[in-house]
Amino acid sequence: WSFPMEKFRGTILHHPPSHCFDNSVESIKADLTEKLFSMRAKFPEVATLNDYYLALSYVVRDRVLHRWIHSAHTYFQQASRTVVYLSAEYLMGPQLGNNILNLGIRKQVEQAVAEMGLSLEDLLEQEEEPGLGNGGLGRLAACYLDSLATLQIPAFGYGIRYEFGIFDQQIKDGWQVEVTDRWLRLGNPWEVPHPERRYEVRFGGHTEAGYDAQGRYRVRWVPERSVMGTPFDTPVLGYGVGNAIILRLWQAEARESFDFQAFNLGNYYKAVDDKVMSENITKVLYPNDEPEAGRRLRLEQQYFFVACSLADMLRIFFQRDTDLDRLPDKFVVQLNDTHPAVAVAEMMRLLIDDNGLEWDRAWKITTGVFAYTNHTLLPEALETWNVDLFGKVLPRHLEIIYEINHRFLMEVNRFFPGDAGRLSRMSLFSEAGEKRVRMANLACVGSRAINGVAALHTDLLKQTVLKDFHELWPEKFSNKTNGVTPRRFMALANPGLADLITQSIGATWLRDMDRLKGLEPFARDNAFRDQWAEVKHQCKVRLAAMIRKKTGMAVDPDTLFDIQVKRIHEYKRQHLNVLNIITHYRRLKQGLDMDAPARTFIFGGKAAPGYVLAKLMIRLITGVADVVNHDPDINGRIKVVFYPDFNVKNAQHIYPAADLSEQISTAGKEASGTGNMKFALNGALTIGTLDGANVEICQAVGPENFFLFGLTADQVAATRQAGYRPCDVYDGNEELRAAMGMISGGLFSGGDPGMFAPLIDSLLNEDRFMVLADYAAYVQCQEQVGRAFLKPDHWHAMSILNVARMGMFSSDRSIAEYCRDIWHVEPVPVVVPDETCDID
Ligand code: T68
Repeated sequence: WSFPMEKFRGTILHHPPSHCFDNSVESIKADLTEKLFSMRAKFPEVATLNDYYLALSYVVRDRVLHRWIHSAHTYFQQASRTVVYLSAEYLMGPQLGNNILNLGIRKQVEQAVAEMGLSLEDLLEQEEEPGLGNGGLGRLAACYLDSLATLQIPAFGYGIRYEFGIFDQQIKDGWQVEVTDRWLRLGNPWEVPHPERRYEVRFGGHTEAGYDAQGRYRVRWVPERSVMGTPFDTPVLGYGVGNAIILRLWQAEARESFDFQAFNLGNYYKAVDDKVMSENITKVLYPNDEPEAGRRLRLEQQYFFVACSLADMLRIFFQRDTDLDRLPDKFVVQLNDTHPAVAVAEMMRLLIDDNGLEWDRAWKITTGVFAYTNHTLLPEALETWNVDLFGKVLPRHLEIIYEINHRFLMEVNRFFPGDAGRLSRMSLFSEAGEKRVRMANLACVGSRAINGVAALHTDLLKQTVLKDFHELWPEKFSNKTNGVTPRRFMALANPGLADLITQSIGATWLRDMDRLKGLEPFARDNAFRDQWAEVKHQCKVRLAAMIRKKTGMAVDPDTLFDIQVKRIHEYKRQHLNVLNIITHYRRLKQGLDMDAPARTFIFGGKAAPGYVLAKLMIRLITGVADVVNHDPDINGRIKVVFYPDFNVKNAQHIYPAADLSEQISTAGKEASGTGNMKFALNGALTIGTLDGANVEICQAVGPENFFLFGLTADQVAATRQAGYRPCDVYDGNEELRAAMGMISGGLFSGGDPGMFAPLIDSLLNEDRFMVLADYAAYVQCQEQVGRAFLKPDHWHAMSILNVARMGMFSSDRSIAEYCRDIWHVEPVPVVVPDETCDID
């Protein structure tokens, strides 16, 4: 049965219920008690803190859904052009606090729970975040949903509802230990399942070609098995507007809970087997940087969520239209990296096999719909699939990709006749060694727009990994520098700073970050600087308390908080940071540098479970911490902390407390970075290389307010070209030799000289990421930081100027650019009856 839409076309549907939510304190209290009964079946005397967290979440969810219903209704009535964001990862962070903020009911909720003897902070602390992503790419997707809703753009985020997200990290004896992330254990109040709206997704088997009744050539895919995809919807609110959008995550389920035939034959276990196999597809998030193993499931995950999402998009399209040629007018589909790139082939299959279109017409529609964002320059991170594996999982798609490739290479040959090298570089298949499908090439060929995520990254894309594509289609390329949402990462994470800013320049900056410019004159205002310093100090006190709670360590909030939090990776160079700490330590032991300010070095971040060197880097950090923190000679002048389990929730405590932000990747390797933006927006100064968005941050805040060091991307390439020999750098620098000697001598490994040998060897023999080449410049730059910190007035003035000039790094600016240059979508304001969207 489907809704008899034709009856209603052109007429106005019934309005959704305009139940009027009373957001008074009394009303919120009454609703909370009611939810405790109706959703938790508990009375106050026996309710746990988690029951109260859930009850409050349901109170808030009602109000959130109210906005979503009106938004959906508005978008439907206006048949609005819609953005579809396809991403295998979303790192949404905790939802309760953000929804309270965006509803503008913080004060009432705070008071309501206080009058019931609870603290909002404790309730917020209960929430387990959905860690459905690895790092920057997943968090970017979440920031973009926030901005899409705030900018009133009709949009869907589609992804995967992993049962186990990114592992929880524990530190045991200094090593990372991975623990299963059971985020759904206590229930997820934010999602609404829609089992009535599931889709079948097919896998494997073979294809059969033939002619249909009209004599047209047709291919039929005879799959071997299929699973069902059920959507779970989480609404995402805009800030200061009535609009909400939906994050729709797919969960895999067996077609039938039991294979009845097997069951009847008495083979109970075979029957259950199929169910388990099907549900495996969305069981677990793959960590990035993992070697090639067990990856068949990863390909199945990608196709699974793409197939469900495109089927859902077509269902929505057909509600209002019948002519598929108009699909590109109604939808634009953004591919967040290549993880959903199989969508290009799936779209062709849907149009040709399922809807009977001819190839050329289908191709025009397909290439009118997709756009592709690249997030990496590291060649080893570009996704490829073994052709045999691909053909086994998706035989029909492999055929389609062959056909796309055939036609594409003919086009290349017309533009660049006889250029065999170019043809082989641009082919959708690499033939060197085992034959593989190149997903980045598929994404480029199938998309009408291609973008990088920072100015330098986009330039390097054009010059290196996507050079040939840029030469063929320069008009497809543009830059869209990343941004972050000021709602979560300023207003929610740092209310003290947000209030101070609002008192000074008014409240509009949270929706219009260019207004932060208004803070500039305050950098010279002594009284304001004192208030600024006091806010920062309070944040440091709070982080110190968190560190105490998580690690048992006492750190002094009056020291310089020098923080590097991000995934652990050689290119991000946490070991460069460590080498400086060791050098500083050694100098202090020698009675040098005694005038340097006391520092607390804080690290956080997960290493991929199979990435041996990254895990060793964590062990090095904790090893150095062990020695330095307990050395009586040092007497607290240096402390080193590894903050376990870095995630969005912890990040909200960490960014606001930083004096110094470490952004020290090898130039040309970090596509953009977004942590760099979150730190600077919270008043940290940056020590960084000219890499990713650091380049633009440095330019925006002014080089005099930024600690810049190290080789540029060009110099890195030239140094490598000239035959870089890390051992020469080593031989020529006494302090570097001493620092590395302390590591290899076993000082930080309880006397075991072998433990860090792989790390030391890789630095001395290859040093792919030029750690040694940048060491001296980094140490020197850190001395400069130390001196600057001793002049607090100037330091805080620089901090204020950083925030004042960071407006362009709002994700609202990024999304506005995507809307204008790539998506060509317009805002659709949503009016929610009986509700005012006052922001407190
Ligand atoms: C990051 N990429 C970039 N990838 O490294 C970072 N990879 O510079 C950039 O700021 C950010 O994207 C947003 O553009 C990632 O985070 C992954 O997480 C990833 C996941 C799976 C497979 C490969």
